[in-house]
Amino acid sequence: MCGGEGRAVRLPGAPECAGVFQQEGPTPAPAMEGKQDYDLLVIGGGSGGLACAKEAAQLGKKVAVVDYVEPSPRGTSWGLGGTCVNVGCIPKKLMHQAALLGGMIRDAPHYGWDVAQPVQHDWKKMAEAVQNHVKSLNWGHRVQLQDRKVKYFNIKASFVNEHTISGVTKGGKETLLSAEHIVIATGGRPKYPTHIEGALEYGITSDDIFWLKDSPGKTLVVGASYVALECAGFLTGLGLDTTVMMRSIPLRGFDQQMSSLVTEYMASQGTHFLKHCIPSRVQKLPDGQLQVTWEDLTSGIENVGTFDTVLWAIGRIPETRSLNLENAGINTNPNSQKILVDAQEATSVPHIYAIGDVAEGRPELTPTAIMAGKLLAQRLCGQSSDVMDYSNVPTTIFTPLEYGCVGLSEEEAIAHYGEEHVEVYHAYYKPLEFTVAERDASQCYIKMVCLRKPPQLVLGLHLLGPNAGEVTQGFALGIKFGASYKQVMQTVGIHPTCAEEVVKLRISKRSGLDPTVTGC
Ligand code: FAD
Ligand code: NA7
Repeated sequence: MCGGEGRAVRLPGAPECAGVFQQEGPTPAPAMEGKQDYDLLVIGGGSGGLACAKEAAQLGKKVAVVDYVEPSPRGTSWGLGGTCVNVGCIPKKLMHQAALLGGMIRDAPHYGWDVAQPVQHDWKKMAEAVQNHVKSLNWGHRVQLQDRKVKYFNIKASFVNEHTISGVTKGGKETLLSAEHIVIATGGRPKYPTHIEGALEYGITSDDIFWLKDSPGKTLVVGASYVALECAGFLTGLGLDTTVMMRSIPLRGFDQQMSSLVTEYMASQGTHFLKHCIPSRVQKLPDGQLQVTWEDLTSGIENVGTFDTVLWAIGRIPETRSLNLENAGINTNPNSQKILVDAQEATSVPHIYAIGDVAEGRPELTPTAIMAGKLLAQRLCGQSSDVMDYSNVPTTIFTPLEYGCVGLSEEEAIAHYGEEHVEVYHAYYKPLEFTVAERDASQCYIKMVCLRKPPQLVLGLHLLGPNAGEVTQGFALGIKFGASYKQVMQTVGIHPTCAEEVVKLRISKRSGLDPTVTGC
C-alpha cells in the first residue's frame, strides 16, 4: 500500500514504497489515549465492513477500511468486496442463472422455438463473463469508497492494542493505524478436511470454483449444506457429471421436509447422491484424474471413484486466527472461533465491534451483515439507537428448484410451541410454465407454519419452486410484521403466478386432505 496515512514501517526484505513515512526497526505502538488516526477503522472490506464504513463516512466520520485477501491454498485471489461479491452470492447466482437457461433452452422447443441441436455450454465463456462482472463490482466498491472519502488500505490487519492495528501489505510493509472505534468484519473462509490425505493438495473450495478458467468436469462435491447443494445444482445444470457426498442430512438447520424435496428434485435432474458416506483419501492418478476413496457409513464398505474435481463444501471458519485478538482483549467462542458480541454488536471491548460472518450467532448472509453495519454506523454517529433485529430473516437457497424461507421451520415451531399448537397449511402446485414444457412438478411445494390459535400468527413460510427468492422477499414483509394466516388469506393473488399459491393455502396437514392443487 503506497500513499496511506498511517505510520509505516518497512519489514525486512519488503520493497521500497516511495512517498510513505518509513521507519526501520519496531514501531512503538501509539498511545491508547489521545488523538487517533481515524474516528472509525473497519477491518474487512466485505458486505458488512463496506456498508458500515460508507454509512459512517456519509455521516461525517473520518473512516478507514483495511481489506486483504489471502489467496486460497489453490492460489485463487480476488479484489475488494468480500465473499459475497467475489466468491459467494454474486458469481453463484450468475452460474445458477446459466444453469437455469439450460433448462429454458430445453423448454423452448415446446413453445415453438427451433433450437439447433446439440446445444453446448462453454464454461470458459461463462466464467469470463462472470469474472468480468465481479471485477466491475470490485472497481465500483473502490470508487464508492473514494467518493465517500473513506481511506482504503490493502493490508492484512492484526491488533497491536485496543486502539491500534498493524497492517502488512503483500510486499511485507507494515503500517500502523489507530482509531477511536474499530469494527471487525473479516468474514470467514471455507474449511478443508486437513485430516484427509490429499484434501488440501488436490481439492478446491467455493473460493476457487467461480474463478476456474476451465470446466471442472466430473465433480465430487463433499458436504450437504447450501453451498454444497447450490454448487452441485449449477454444475449439474451446466451438463457436468456431478456427485454430492453427504455424511448425514441435507441442509442441517433448515426445514427437513423441504430439504428432502430439494435433493429429490436435484436427483431427478441428474445430480448423483452418495448418502451416509465420508471421504478418506484423495489421490492423483497418472492421467491427472483424482481417485477418491470413501466409506459407506451404513455398510462400512470402502468404495473408490474417479473425478476431475473434488470440491470441499464442508463449512466455513471465521477469519479470526490472524487478528491477534488477544492483544486487544477481545473474547471469542473457543469452539466456533467466532467473536462474542452483544445486541449492539459490541465485543468484550466496548469500542470494538464485530459484524457479519465473524460474529457469533449471526446469520451468515449478506443482507444481515449490511444492515447490521449500517445500523452500527448510525449508532456510532449518534443518528439512531436502533439495533439489528435478527428475527424472521428471509433467505433463499439457489438450488435448481429454489427454496425460499422465512421464520421457523416446522420442526422448530413444533419444538417451541408443541405440535397441538401448530397448524401447517400446505400445497403441491404446478407452475404454469411447467405445463406446456411438460416439466415434472412433483417437488413444487409450499408450506406455511402457523400458530393454531386464531388469528393464527404465521411463524414460517417455506416455498420450493421457480423464483422462490423473489416470492419469499415479498411475503417476508408480512411475516416480519406479524401477519396472521387470516390476513394472508385476505390478500388477493396475482394470477397466474406461483406466488398466488401462498395466498390460496387452504389445506392443513392435520386435515389429512390431499394438498395437490388442481385447476386455477
Ligand atoms: P466478507 O464478505 O467475507 O468480507 C470479509 C473481508 O475481510 C474479506 O474481503 C476478507 O478478505 C477480509 N479480511 C479477512 N481478514 C482480514 C484481515 N486480517 N485484514 C484485512 N482484511 C481481512 N449470502 C447471501 O445473503 N445470499 C447468498 O446467495 C449467498 N451465497 C453464498 C454463496 C457462497 C458460495 C458463500 C461462500 C457465501 C454465500 N453467502 C450468501 C454468504 C455471504 O457471502 C456472507 O454472509 C457475507 O459475505 C458476509 O459478509 P462479511 O462482511 O461478514 O464478510
Ligand atoms: P455448513 O452450513 O457449516 O454445513 C457444512 C456441511 O458439510 C454439512 O452438510 C456437514 O454435514 C458437512 N460436513 C462438515 N464436515 C464434514 C466432513 N468432515 N466430511 C463430510 N461432510 C462434512 O457449511 P456451508 O459451507 O454449506 O455454509 C456455511 C455458510 O456459508 C452458510 O450459512 C452460507 O451463509 C455461507 P453435517 O450436517 O454436519 O453432517
